[in-house]
Parts: sequence; structure tokens; C-alpha cells
Amino acid sequence: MADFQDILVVKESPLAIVSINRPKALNALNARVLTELGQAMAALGDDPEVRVILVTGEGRAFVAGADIKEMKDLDLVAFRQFIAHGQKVFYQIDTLEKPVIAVVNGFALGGGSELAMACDFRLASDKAKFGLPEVGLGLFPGFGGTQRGPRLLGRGMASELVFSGGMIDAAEALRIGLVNHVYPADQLMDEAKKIALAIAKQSPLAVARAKTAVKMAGDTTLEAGLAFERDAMALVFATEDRLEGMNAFVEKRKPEFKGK
Ligand code: DAK
Repeated sequence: MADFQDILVVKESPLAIVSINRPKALNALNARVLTELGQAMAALGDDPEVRVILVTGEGRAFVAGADIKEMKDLDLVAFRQFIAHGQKVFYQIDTLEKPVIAVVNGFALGGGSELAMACDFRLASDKAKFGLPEVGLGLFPGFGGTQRGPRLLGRGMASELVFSGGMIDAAEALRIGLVNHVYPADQLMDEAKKIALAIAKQSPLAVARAKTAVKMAGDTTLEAGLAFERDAMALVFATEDRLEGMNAFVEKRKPEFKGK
């Protein structure tokens, strides 16, 4: 793994924890964070020892958005490049063939909420705050918030967040389905690891195909989604792991999946 300046990557096989590490700037996303995040995701995606990735932030924020100070003086071409860069890295997370869980420890604003939305699901500390404040800067969410937000929350809820620029707390995020669980801050990472380890025990090939299938549900027609589900199921049926899972059931033992 490359040496990173603005993110930390800790491997605790079968898990990997990626932390955005600019706590003085509340982990605002600058071009270097985006580049490093993309590099880390590519490397972890290819690492057979890693089955689940947790994304979090150092200090009191998850990510307080795109780096306003870096963004404010960009010319139009550079701004478009910055946005394209962010969209590309978030899409990489969205489509990585491993589960990526957002472990939201504090502020998740703007690009921070959008990063969390690009992950497969979100777990939050009771101190977390979510929001899409871009309209207050004369912008609107551009790292996928206007696309993933409605898919995740429905048009009405997403529209309120996007148009008002308001902040919601963890309890409200739980109520609207933006996060799956809320934990006391000091228990968040332990609880996240428990869920991640439970996922890591399953067949990684089956989980990978399931991720793609679940994602398709929000992105395509029922017909196309069912066609993918059918063919992807046939593909996993042909794996050694499928045989191991079924044999283990019949032999009343725990399966050992090898990702083959
Ligand atoms: N960028 C740069 N620095 C930031 C930052 C950010 N997003 N958020 C916080 N910081 C810095 C602060 O400037 C401060 O730095 P110093 O002044 O100490 O040098 C330090 O972090 C601590 O912040 P505060 O002193 O403000 O801390 P408080 O506890 O008082 O307030 C806060 C915390 C999170 C409420 C506040 O910092 C805040 O409101 N931050 C900005 C949140 C925000 O507006 N986020 C959205 C960013 S815009 C697009 C594509 C993408 C995007 C837009 C368009 N297109 C396709 C068009 C994405 C946009 C965004 O994400």
C-alpha cells in the first residue's frame, strides 16, 4: 500500500479501516484526499485478505464536505475536474466488489454525506450530524447527492435535505433511513466491526454479487435486475464456496469460505 498523507489505512484482516485524516480541517475533501481514497480503495479491492472496508474520520468529524478553501478559487475547468474526480472515486466505492460501510463518527456534511451515501450502508455515533449545505454556498450537491439521496431516502426526504441545506442529528437520520443503527460514540467502531466481521464470514463471492444485485435495484428496471440476479446466482452456484456452504450445512459444521 502506498504511503498516504491525508488518509490512514489500517488492515485488521479480514477488515480494513480507512480514516480520512485531516482533523484540523474536519476532514474536508481536497484533491489529495480524493486521490488517496481512490488509490486505497483500488488496493483494498484487489487484496484477497480484505473482505469488508470501513470508512471513518479522525477526530470530531466524519467529513465536513468538500474543501471549501481549496474549491473557492478554482476556475471553471479545474472545478469541473475536481467534481469529476469526486464522482469517480465515490462511484468506485459504490461499485467496489466488497462491502464498504460508512462509520459516521461526527459531522457528515456536503461531500461527507455524499461519501456516506456512496457506501453500502451507514452506522452512526449519537454525535453524528448529517446535511447537504451546498445551497448555502451557492452550489448544490455534486458528488452524487442529488442521485443517491433520492434513491436512498425517496424524493421527498432527499429534496428537503438538498433544498433546505439543513442539518439533522443521528436520531433523525435513523428515522428517515439514512443510517441503519446509532450507537454511543465510544461503542461505534466496535459495533461496526462486529457487523463487518459477520459479513466477512460469508462467501465473499456471493456477497460481491449480492452487492451488485442490490445496487441494481435502485438503478435499473425490475426486469433487468431480475435477469442479473438469475445469472449472478447461476455464477455463484458454480463456485467452490457454494459447495462448501451447502456441505457444511449438511455436515452440521461451520463453512470455511475461500473466495473460490
Ligand atoms: N472545507 C474547508 N475547511 C473546513 C470545512 C470545509 N468543508 N469545514 C470545516 N473546515 C475547517 C474550518 O474552516 C476550520 O478551520 P480553521 O478556521 O480552524 O483553519 C476547521 O475546519 C474547524 O471548523 P470550525 O471552526 O468551523 O468548527 P465548528 O465546530 O465551529 O463548526 C461545522 C463545524 C462543520 C458546522 C463548520 O465547520 C461548517 O459549517 N463547515 C462547512 C460545512 C459545509 O458547508 N460543507 C459543505 C462543503 S461544500 C459540486 C460537487 C460537489 C460539491 C459541490 C458542488 N458540483 C458538481 C457543482 C461539494 C460541496 C461541498 O461539500
